[in-house]
Amino acid sequence: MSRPNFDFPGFNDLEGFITLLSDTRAIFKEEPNYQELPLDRPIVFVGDTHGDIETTEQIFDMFFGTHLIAMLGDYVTRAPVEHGSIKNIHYLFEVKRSHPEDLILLRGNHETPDHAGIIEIMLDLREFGVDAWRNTSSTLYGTFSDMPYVVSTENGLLGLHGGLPDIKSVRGLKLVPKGIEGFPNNGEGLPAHYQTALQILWNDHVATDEPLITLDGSKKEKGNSVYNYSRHTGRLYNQHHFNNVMSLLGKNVLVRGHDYNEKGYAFDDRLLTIFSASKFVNHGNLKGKYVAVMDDPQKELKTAKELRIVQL
Ligand SMILES: [Mn+2]
Repeated sequence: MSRPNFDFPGFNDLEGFITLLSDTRAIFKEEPNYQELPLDRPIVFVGDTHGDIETTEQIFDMFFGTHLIAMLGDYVTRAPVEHGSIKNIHYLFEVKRSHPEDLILLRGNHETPDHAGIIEIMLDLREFGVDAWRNTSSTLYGTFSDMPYVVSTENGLLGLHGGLPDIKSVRGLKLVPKGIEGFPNNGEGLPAHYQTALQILWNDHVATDEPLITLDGSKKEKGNSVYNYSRHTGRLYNQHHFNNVMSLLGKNVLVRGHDYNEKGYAFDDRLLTIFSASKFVNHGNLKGKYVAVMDDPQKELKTAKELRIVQL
């Protein structure tokens, strides 16, 4: 099967674009935030595409129709082509609307209104007209707020955008509600599930089993999970935190995107960072732009090395 063809129609059909957002939002709303994936066919995991519509099309040419396509967030900003952010979102939402069972679109930290990187898609939306863009952007934020956060497979894998949050039980992960648009004050003073959602989208790891220390004087912390001073949000964690949360969740392998500097394997090959956009190919311990394929979802997965890396 070849990929569905949805060329971006340009900026003359505002109503069509708004309808696409609302239709897609209705589908996201029905999906649980912690989603068990069906195991009836191979699954391809896709990292950040960041407005790289050409790479997105390449991925759908290669895998659509034969594989479940599970994308781990960050579809907008840093586009290598003009209007790449809106073209990428448009294509992915059209496929989601027409083939909801064949594509999973998780939320990334760029799919939030309070991230500075969102500006690029806002500039794209302005092309619909200055009067229209406020309405369009609030519809877009709403759609983003209902995107799911986590995918899980019974054979031992967990997929999400950023990292493992500080949680005490699986419940903490499963109870993240729909509709959190943004994270004012980094979620401080807000209910616990805001902090969980924020951390899923923003957290990173450091490939060490030593305790971590924040370098931010105002938030002195030392431990297995500490405030992320370099991103000014989310948390950094080490192997102890990773092992603890993974055993709490009963999972062996974590696949995530988010941090191109950590592309590749960590923590005894149980964590894999993937990045699919054409920028940043030279970063990390696994070079290139790539996806990770689970050829046999029925077979128990012990390490991320059992996933097949496909360079794009
Ligand atoms: Mn990210």
